[in-house]
Amino acid sequence: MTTPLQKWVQEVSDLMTPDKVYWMNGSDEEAKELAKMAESEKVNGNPILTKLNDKEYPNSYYHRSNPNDVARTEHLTFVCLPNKDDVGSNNIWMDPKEAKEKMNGLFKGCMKGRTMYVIPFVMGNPKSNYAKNCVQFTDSLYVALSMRIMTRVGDVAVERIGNSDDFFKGYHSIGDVNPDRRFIMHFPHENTVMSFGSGYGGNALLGKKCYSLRIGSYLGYKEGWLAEHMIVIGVEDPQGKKTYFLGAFPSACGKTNLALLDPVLKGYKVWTIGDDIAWINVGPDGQLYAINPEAGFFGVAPGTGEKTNPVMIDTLKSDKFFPTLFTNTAVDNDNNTPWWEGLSKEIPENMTEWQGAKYDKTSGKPAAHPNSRFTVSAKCCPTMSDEFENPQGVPISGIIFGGRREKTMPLVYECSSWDHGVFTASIIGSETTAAQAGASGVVRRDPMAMLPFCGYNMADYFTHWLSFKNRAKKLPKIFMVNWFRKDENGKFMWPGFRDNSRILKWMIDRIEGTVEAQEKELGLFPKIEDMDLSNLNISKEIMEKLLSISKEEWKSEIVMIEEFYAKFGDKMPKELKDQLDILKKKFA
Ligand code: OXD
Ligand code: MN
Repeated sequence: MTTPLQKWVQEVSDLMTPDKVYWMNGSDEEAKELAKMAESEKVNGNPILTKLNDKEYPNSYYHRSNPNDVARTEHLTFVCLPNKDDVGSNNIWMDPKEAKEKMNGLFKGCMKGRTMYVIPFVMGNPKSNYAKNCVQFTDSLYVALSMRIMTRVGDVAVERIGNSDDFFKGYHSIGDVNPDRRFIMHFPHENTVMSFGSGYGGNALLGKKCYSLRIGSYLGYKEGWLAEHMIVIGVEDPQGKKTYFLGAFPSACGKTNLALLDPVLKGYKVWTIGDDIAWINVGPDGQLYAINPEAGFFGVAPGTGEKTNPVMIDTLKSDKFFPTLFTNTAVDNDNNTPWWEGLSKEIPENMTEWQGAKYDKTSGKPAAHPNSRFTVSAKCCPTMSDEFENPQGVPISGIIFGGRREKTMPLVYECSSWDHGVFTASIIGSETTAAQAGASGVVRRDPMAMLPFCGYNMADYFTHWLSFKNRAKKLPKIFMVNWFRKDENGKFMWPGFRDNSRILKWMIDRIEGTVEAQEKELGLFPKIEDMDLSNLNISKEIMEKLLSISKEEWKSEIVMIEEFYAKFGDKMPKELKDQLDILKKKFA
């Protein structure tokens, strides 16, 4: 008997006409075999993978992508629900019929001369009721190996799918890596994504942004849960008690560093559950529980170093999983090790830059691409929590939202209610940095850090968030943070990194009810004497500045928020408009 899965794979291979169809089983032996093939197979004269120094970076390989294919391409990413209004102004819409015709045209015969890798995988622990069954195929060995790191690949997915047609269908071909023929099409109502022309993680590892966030957020809307662009961490206090947090930050705000934090405060420890994505359900006791559906980290290399993220450096040097991949970093030829800006103070003498040329230190250009990446299994991470595999997930006591703001946003405050928290998350803004295209320092609104990842109308998404006050019996506290406030001379006032544990401690004290807060216009603020600032050279005056609110700045902020809200039209929920009115009155 043919299962719906087998039937689908047959249909797809009839369309794409690969020379060979290979079903991945997720074993170590298979990964080693595929890596060997990737070392000998050449694309544009370069091997797909090159082995790195096994002593310093065990099981590690280097991959150089096409220079035109180094990041997510939001302008080529579509959400194709039948009704345009359902995708909102936060997405680009295409009629599903038109989108499928376009994609089928590109897919026709695209795997001639290539192998089609069929990748069955589960997002989440297969033992969890919250886990989801998925299958992606691809003609890229790099993508196939990356999927093994980022998801739970193997026969378990095929067994779970059985004779059902209810699984995520991911179509991927790297095609000819031509930006004019590059599309990432989402069909949330059909649990399907079609991606062509890119091998970049966010465009091609379809379990990640495409499924776990865009399709996942739509499924969550329909099924009563949330798929979020969030870290999941457990903070252990000196008595051994663990408090679980979620954290959402737009890019370039130190999200991964917080997920793998080595706290400066004595006796505290951060346990990692997730660095990018959380699926949040109301548990049987009425609390919110989160799982990380992924199995690895796809992180930005530049800026990752001993000071900023020592735990990630240990993770990258671990031998606990095969393989670890480095993409578009530079290579230090004397040691055959990957290198990027921020890894070490000294720039190695003999380097190849990310595009393959000899690196010229005097060029003023970075040696690694600013969005160069590592792909590494969670199994390699020494701070991975035992709860990572817990099928129920972890009970969430606090949600942290943040952005990068030189001014306006205080270091930390607590929201006074669920509605106020959802409002605060909906107005997150972050300044663009040099690592992003376009002008630096421009404030971009990025509600819940989900603007590029919400697979349906964001106004409906806000309504869905608000509905949790009725779905859950006990809700987490919501906090807002900004590690990036600067003084009049343009100097960061807060040390950040490991010292952010001081803020986590204050949040735990608030959750435990052991400290009081001061009510201000924006929410509930810490009293400076309640914050653990021991062994930190920071004056009371600076702390006051970090926690201050400028009426003038907030008046212009409110104008920007109104403009932003207007983009979502009539669907914008009343609760959020009411919150904006309350804020407006406070600064009138
Ligand atoms: C990511 C992103 O790659 O948020 O995680 O863009
Ligand atoms: Mn992300």
